[in-house]
Amino acid sequence: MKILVLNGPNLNMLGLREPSIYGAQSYADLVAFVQQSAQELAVQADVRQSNYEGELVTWIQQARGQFDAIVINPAAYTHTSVAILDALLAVNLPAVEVHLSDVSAREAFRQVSYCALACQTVIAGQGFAGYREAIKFLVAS
Ligand code: CA2
Repeated sequence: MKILVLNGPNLNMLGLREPSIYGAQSYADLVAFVQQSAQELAVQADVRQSNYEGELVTWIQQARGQFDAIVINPAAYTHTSVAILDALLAVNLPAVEVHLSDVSAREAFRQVSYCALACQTVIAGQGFAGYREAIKFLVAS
């Protein structure tokens, strides 16, 4: 099974600011964690990050025929991007939305997700472990 793991804007800043919300570990640590989890769950993961909405849309479009499922933390685009929602609907691959923080307990605007409309489930508030849970969910479904 091949899983595309996408991370949205500013997640490359992990560990550099706001450790009380997002933890002290870096983006490189997140990539290593996801790769380790994928190996343990016997799947292949391609982990990418972009600060550009269009690049995320292009990667989702290109996933068709190349990947079996998508794990996506769209970061701030979660709450704004109909373009990412439409791309996920267009490729029609099983997808899980992940958030490091518990978005349901934060500002009202973070409680809105367009992307979730195209995802099987949303996993939030578990930090890095949420990515592992997302892969587990996709392997089991
Ligand atoms: O909790 C999450 O994973 C979020 O997707 C993270 C996004 C935020 O906009 C979403 O509402 C929830 C923000 C990612 C920015 O990450 C930073 C990490 C360190 C320093 C600054 C930003």
